[in-house]
Amino acid sequence: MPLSRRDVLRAAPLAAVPLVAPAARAGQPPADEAVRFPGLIVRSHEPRNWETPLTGAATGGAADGTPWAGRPLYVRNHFARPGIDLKGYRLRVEGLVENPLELTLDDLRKMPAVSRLLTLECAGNSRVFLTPPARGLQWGNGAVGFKTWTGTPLGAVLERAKVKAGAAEVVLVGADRGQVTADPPSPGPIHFNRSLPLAKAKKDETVLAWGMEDAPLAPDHGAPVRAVVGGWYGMASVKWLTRIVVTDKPHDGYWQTIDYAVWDRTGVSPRLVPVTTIHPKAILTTLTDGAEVRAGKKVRVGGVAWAGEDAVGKVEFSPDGGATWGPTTLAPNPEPFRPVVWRADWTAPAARGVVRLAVRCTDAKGRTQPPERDPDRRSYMINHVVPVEVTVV
Ligand SMILES: Nc1nc2c(c(=O)[nH]1)N[C@H]1C(S)=C(S)[C@@H](COP(=O)(O)O)O[C@H]1N2
Ligand SMILES: [Mo]
Repeated sequence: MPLSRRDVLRAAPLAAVPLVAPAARAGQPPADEAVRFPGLIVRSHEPRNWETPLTGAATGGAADGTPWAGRPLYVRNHFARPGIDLKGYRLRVEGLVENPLELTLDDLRKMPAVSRLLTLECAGNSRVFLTPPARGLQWGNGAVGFKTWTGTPLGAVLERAKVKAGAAEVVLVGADRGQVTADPPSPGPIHFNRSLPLAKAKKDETVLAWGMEDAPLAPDHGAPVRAVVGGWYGMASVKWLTRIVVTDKPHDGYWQTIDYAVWDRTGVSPRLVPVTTIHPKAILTTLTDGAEVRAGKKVRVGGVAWAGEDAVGKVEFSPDGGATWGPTTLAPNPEPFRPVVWRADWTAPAARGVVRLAVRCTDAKGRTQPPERDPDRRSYMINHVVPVEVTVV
């Protein structure tokens, strides 16, 4: 997709912003980060896993309609955040390339930059709604965010490195490293890494980001440089990127064969395949489970919806747990990779009791959120409809 006018305009003012915080420049750990991420919900303390709280987040938006403007983005770290000394930082591009590269942050920043608003959703977002409970961090609906990322297109870097004929995939390797103790454990300490098909790596929406929301990338979001893979679940957006390896075979590392893999039944027998694109999802954020609403009251309900590589097609609202569905209004106009805010008017029933409010998103290709959970997805890609229960008083 070509860059929209808004994307290109946004890139301009950033050039003047110093993209390396003074403390980071001196190789120091950043100043108090609790201050940088106010209000996030701690899901695990170390490694750091912090969720964005959604209460009251429904409609707060930037002038252009971007939801949750100013809300800190969730943090999902598998290992301790690596300390990266900027002076020594190099991004190596190697493997099936004619010109192996070793790029500094400055080298990257001298290349033409883009700024893009992209949905980033963890593949385990909404896991707390799985029954029976599934392994992994128990995220609510807040392991998702909508930020404007500034950086260098991965495709431009690959062009400079001159990818050789026969290349199939691009493996992105992070600086962080550790032993995975889950079952099955990793074979000793391993780096976090993930691959993309060459075609996705070259797409406009795949960015090597060094800025977020007109500021330098925060250390917990992958500074100095991270990948942001628009339309794919978050595990593809490798942080603290230090190596890019072009290969001629599909990469079959831990993070896409054991972790972040789901059952596929299209072949002779079920096999695990890597999690890739974000599936459509709408969430209700103006009312939460247990909220009380006065009988007969008119209520404006709303929330956010997104649909990965595709635009949101429509969002429907159900006042009866999914038995009947009605339309909602969307703003701004849906575009691929971007979220929309949906709204609907609902009148609480005259009778007291519990009602189940549901919402579902259909993407521009007609794919809808399923009513039931598909167990083949293991503990990932959670987008079945989960009603919110409110009490009419
Ligand atoms: N190097 C590295 N990259 C990583 C991870 C990680 O643990 N290490 N976590 C991934 C996952 S699972 C997600 S959902 C996103 C989260 O990005 P954020 O922490 O900036 O929100 O980063 C991805 N990139
Ligand atoms: Mo994730």
